[in-house]
Amino acid sequence: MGKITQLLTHPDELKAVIQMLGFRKHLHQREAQSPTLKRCYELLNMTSRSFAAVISELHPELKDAIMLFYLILRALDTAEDDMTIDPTIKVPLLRTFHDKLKTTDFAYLNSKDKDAVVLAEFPIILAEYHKLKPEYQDIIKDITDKMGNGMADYILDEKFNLEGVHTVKDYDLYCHYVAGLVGEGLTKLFVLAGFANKDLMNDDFEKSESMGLFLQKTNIIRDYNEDLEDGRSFWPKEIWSKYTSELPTFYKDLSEKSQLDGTYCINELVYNALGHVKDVLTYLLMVKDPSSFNFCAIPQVMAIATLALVFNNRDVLHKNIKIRKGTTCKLILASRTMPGVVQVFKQYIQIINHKSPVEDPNYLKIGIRCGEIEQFIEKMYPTPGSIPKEAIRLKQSGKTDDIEQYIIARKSVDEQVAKEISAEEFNINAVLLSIFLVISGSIYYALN
Ligand code: IN0
Repeated sequence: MGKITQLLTHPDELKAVIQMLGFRKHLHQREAQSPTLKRCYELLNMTSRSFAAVISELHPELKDAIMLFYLILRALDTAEDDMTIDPTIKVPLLRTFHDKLKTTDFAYLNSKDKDAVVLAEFPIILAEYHKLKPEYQDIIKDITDKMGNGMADYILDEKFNLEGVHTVKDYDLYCHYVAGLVGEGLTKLFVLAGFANKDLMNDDFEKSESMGLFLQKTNIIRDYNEDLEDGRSFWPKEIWSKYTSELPTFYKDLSEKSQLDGTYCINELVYNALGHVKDVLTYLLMVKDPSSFNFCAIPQVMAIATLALVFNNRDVLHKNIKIRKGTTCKLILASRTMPGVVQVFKQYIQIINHKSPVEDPNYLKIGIRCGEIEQFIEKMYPTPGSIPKEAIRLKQSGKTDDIEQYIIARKSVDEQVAKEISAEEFNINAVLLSIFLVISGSIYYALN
């Protein structure tokens, strides 16, 4: 189906696209930029268009720090990903990458990767990195150190290279290095800037870890086909071995049995990823600054929408599937407040639950996990008119647990943003009404 037809058949998404194009209020305006800073934002745009837009709206206090954090991690990832770099060069490069941050001139010119430009122009990144507050520099350097060493360990791990990820514990550890650590770094930046509740640092970064793992696991499930074509896979054997003796079977063997097994395997992986949802929602609840909240929430709502799309979907075994552009716009707009985010999660959890086939060996546990998440959401934001007994009991006893305390703290932020959103809604509705009147007027005129 063409993109226009897709939009016309989903009017809510059409409205979201128009709203994104011109009616959305920007949280922070652009500031004057030095030539090197300007180039950094160009590099960001070249590596990730959509995410660059989200970063550019961050609060000025953290915007450049997070942009540089992203570019430095992208450079590290590019070095790791480039199969043309010999391991004897690559391993020491990854292990000492954080030391390069102390220099002003490090560049790597021999990469053939699609993002090679970030390694080639690394001195530009360094120039801006050194202008950051020393505390921000330290956080970025520390995470680069831990991630670079974690990546190097995997390159030297023969078993990992030949057979991929073994146990679910190994799967979590791999995701920790490439994504969980990002969560730890971002949390430290948010807390230091006073943008997030400092309790996020008192749980051994468990919720921060879940933020990264939820994103990375979603990518890994979705990218089965692409990764297999590149000769690798990150699906853990402990899970896929229940459905096949060799992972590429799902791709090669088109028999009904093999395709069904492949889908059940996807479903178990989705079940595993859903284990992070409660942490993700609690984390988001604790991010106070609206622009940082937006930055954190957008990738998470995209992830839950992607999980609902890949769930019980055998197409994943053969091609790359993606959520529609219109859906993306709708999700971005919904990500501005906590009630909006929670609503999106609730909707997709229900979709997953309804899609779950009774024949699937995971049917029961998926139902239980979806139910738990729904209950958690209901406790966070009770559906109007259905105050849960538990909440009444807590209120009467004067006892409120942690979550409730965070919900109360968030309320004023969300109310402020909600006011701005309704003004915006009014404008977009007025424009849509005018367009409708002009079109129907023209038709009337033409017919008479
Ligand atoms: C990210 C994460 C990210 C953002 C916000 C909060 C986070 C908290 C914990 C961990 C990660 C967090 O978000 C990006 C999102 C992204 O890049 N999306 C893609 C989407 C697409 O279409 O491909 C994009 O290109 O726009 C993300 O995926 N990662 C990331 C990397 C660095 C930083 Cl600073 C933040 C990568 C990863 C591996 C999931 C951590």
